[in-house]
Amino acid sequence: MTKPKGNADLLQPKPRISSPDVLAAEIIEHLTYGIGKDAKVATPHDWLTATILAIRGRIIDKWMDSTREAYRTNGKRVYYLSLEFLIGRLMRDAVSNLGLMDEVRQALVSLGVNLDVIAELEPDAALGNGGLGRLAACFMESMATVGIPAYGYGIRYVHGLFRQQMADGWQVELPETWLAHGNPWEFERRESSYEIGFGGAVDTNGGPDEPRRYVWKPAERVIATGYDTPVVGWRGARVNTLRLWSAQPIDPILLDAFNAGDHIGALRESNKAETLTRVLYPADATPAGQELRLRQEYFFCSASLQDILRRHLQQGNALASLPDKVAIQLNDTHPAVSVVELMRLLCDMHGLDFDQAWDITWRTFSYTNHTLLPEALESWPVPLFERLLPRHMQLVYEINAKVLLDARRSRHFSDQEIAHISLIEESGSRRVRMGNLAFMGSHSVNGVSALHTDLMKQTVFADLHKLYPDRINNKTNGITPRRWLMQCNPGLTDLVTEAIGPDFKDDVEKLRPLDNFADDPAFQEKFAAIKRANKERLSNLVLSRMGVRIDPSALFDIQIKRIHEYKRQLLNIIEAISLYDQIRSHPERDWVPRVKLLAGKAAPSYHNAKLIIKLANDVARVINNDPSVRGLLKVVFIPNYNVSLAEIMVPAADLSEQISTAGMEASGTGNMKFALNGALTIGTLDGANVEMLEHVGEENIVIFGMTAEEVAAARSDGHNPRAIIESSPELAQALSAISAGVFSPDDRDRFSGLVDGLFQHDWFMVAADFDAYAKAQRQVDSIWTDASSWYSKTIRNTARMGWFSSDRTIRQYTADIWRA
Ligand code: B1H
Repeated sequence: MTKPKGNADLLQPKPRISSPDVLAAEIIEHLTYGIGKDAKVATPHDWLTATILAIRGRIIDKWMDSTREAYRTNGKRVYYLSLEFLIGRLMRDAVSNLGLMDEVRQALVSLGVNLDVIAELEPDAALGNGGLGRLAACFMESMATVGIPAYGYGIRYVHGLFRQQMADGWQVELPETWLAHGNPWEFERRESSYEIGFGGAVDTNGGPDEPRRYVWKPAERVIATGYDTPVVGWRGARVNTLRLWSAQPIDPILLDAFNAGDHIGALRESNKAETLTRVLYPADATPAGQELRLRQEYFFCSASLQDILRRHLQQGNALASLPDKVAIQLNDTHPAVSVVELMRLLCDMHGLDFDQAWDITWRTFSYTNHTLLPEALESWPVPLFERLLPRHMQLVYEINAKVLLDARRSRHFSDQEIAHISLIEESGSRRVRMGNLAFMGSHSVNGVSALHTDLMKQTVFADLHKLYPDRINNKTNGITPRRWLMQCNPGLTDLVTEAIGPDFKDDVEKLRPLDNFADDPAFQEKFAAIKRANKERLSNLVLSRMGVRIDPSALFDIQIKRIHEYKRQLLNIIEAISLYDQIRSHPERDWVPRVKLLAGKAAPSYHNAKLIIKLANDVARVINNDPSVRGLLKVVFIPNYNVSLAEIMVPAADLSEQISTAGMEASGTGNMKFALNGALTIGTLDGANVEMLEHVGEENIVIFGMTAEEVAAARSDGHNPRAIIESSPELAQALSAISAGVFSPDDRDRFSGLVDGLFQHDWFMVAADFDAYAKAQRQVDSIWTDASSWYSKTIRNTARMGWFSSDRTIRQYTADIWRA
């Protein structure tokens, strides 16, 4: 494009002033001229949109600065490829990071609008399932904060994660419609559009004396169009881009068909294209074995790689310098087909030979593994992969041949080890293993906690680790302290600032001096008052949303996360039943009043997870309505868990439940959010809990249960859950109450599947860990009874959790993996 030769002064926007007056005037401008509404008739949504547009203006200046600077310095850029970005609401985040909270609030007051009221109307962007997607969102914010020129690439799903409703205690899934009122944060980038192909065949060109060229002739094509959302770092230091791809048809309508009267058929292709990015898979840890899922993965990878290569070449860089200028991080295997797509682009579109292309490829990519669950390791049936991506299938075979030859030549590998390394699973039906592909195609493969990384080396990737012993490394997860402390818990943030000054806001590891206040009675009292206020806010939410009254002076015991058997919500619920029994049998004892709060979504096809939700609701109904409990125990399952609900529940927790079967939770990140906000953790030696123990100190966390090694041994030696249950009177009694239909009088057998599973195999060690868990809960009660001891521990948690900031994680990725 030629540069416009206008008046240079006019071509530069005037930097914006952010006083309340100017902001208020601008909000009115947007309302009137942007939205076309008179202030007198504007709806709260109109006010929200106008406010976001005014804030957005302040972001754009910095955004352009950041982009210009990246072009000017031509330094290395980081690309984070993820099928999920669980970003939640953005307004408070943006305003707070820009340091404009007071100004925006005042501006709105002068217009007669309450910031908190309109903030509640912003949809919670749930383009992710759980921890993996939320991690991507925390990383985006930290990369902008730490000053890394980074792009997030993903899919602009029209419908994010389903909305969860309860019907008679059962989960029902309803469509989520975050775009219903438009999305003022995003910019459509028509100029960043790419063609994506599927199916068809591969032609081979080139005569006997010329190199062979492969030409993929796809049978179908769609267009990927980018939508950009700015991501603001702390103090507006840097603004990065989250680019989400939306699928569009090449021909919006087949006019011939339409004119011939086939009105539906005329739109068939168009519908098919748009279907590609319509919904997020709600799978979480079980890959949807669906063609559409593979299409989604390839669609966003191809668009992202074309975009990355275009930018690289446009800057005048050579292809050979790609690994020096570009780092691409694969968020799990979901974008692993990128490895093959880059090979295709380099070989077929840019004429590199295979070996050159492979050298560039593996030096550019790095891969993060987030789970060892066998059912979550993605693989695609060879016939499906071949039909949808015929050229990629050829390249997969070629990559595999190269790696397996290396392994063979080294003579250190048995046939069985070679079979494990292969990209093609040969047992049963043949499948392409995406984990192995991501591993081979990357120079770095990382786990997300120390324990998980060790287990990766010992289990799923043992043979690949032997072949490439320097590749696996650990990067323990983190959370952004902006959203998960400063925004969600302003009371605590102010209290901490009053005690130790504001330095922790720029470096959360500087919370450490708060340790000195842990035993100070006056500080403990203030800390307790903040917690109390947060608990009152949650109690009001529970009352207004569910009509259930809970007492803010009780111990708030919270478990919020996806519902999964390995996360053991069942263990928590059985313990509630057992406590219920004991409160009734021993009314004379000094029971600590407790509210057990749970929330989380189950994958729609995950039968046992949905049954666990129903059990929680059935148990809650019985316990909450039994007068003999005298309010000493309440159980509440709050529907439709999402980021916004977490922002209210996390600061209100006294006790954080992190009770997964050891060896199964790769890291967890909710565990970090609670501890940072001054909750005590009850947890197993699993995932990042192990490192939390090291940081907060063993006297400030309650650890129980089997270790990962003990779990593995019990599974391989065969343990006897029936004997365990029979030797634990409390567990036996709780299970027989469930089996007898105490909680399901309308259907006594409702939970027999769950209970039988415990007797027969107890794969998740619920029975095996029950006594240890119950004992740990009584230890929690006894700490609670001594308020000063309780607060000294919880204050130390806040003081010592700074290391779990995602800023630290991102710095480690930058230093060790990206070298940006
Ligand atoms: C995590 C997933 C996941 N690990 C498949 N794996 C999915 C797998 O829709 N799918 O097909 C979706 C998600 N999610 C989580 O990642 C781990 O369980 C947590 O322990 C970890 O903290 C988080 C972030 O690393």
